[in-house]
Amino acid sequence: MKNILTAPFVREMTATTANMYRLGWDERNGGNISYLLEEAEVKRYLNVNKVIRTIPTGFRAESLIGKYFIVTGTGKYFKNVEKDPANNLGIFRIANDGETAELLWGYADGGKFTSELPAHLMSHMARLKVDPQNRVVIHSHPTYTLAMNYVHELDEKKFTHTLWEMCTECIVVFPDGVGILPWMLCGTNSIGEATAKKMEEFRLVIWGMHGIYGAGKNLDETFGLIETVEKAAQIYMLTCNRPRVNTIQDSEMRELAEYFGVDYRKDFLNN
Ligand code: 2HA
Ligand code: ZN
Repeated sequence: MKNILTAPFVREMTATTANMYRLGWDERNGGNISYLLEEAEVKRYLNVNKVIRTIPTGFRAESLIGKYFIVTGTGKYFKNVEKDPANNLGIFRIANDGETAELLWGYADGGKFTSELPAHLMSHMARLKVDPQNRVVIHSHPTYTLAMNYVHELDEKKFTHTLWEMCTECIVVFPDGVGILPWMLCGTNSIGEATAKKMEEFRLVIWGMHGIYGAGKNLDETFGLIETVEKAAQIYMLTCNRPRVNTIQDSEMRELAEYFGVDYRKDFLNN
């Protein structure tokens, strides 16, 4: 069996967390990532019959029974994942009861998965129904996206429209727009259920005055979604208190979406 630390999915997790930390989006223990793995790829590195310990998840994830995930640990810092993956990450399988995580590797200091596991697993369930290729959910606190939450109306149509206006490629990268939840208590099953409901419709969900969730087929794509929102939010924050002289018109956004053949939220355009 090969060394787990050389597994592409472990290396991708360490590279992504290090990158996000460096961008300043994941201060202290902020942010978490979950990544659905294929059994065959896990088996190349781990004996899947050797469960180290079991950890209750606190909710039932029927459609994820038998599925494998690599997930960042609760209370752990993105800053530290690269130099100590075994303490900061864990790989587990959802047991037959649907409510227990069977730990196969990681959380070596006795820790466990992120406190946001309900939002992650419920989002996986919601996205897999819409897109069977979905494998990644990322939560983060990107600086300008968060800043924008304080000065822009938290309305899905208006917020998405503003982001689409900020960079030409936005409507092409996230044509489905951005879902928004009001401020809610984090770490709970309730915010998990609300996030998953939005994930039926959006790959990006803002948690009002907290951060963002993104979902996608792989880490690069999911990171790229959040990165594009963050770039647009940065342009917005750099320009919002100056007179707007130019903007991308709705007709131009429509032209972009049609040229690139993306199925966009037509109801999020004004005219
Ligand atoms: O896990 O970001 O939302 C740290 C957080 C909580
Ligand atoms: Zn958070």
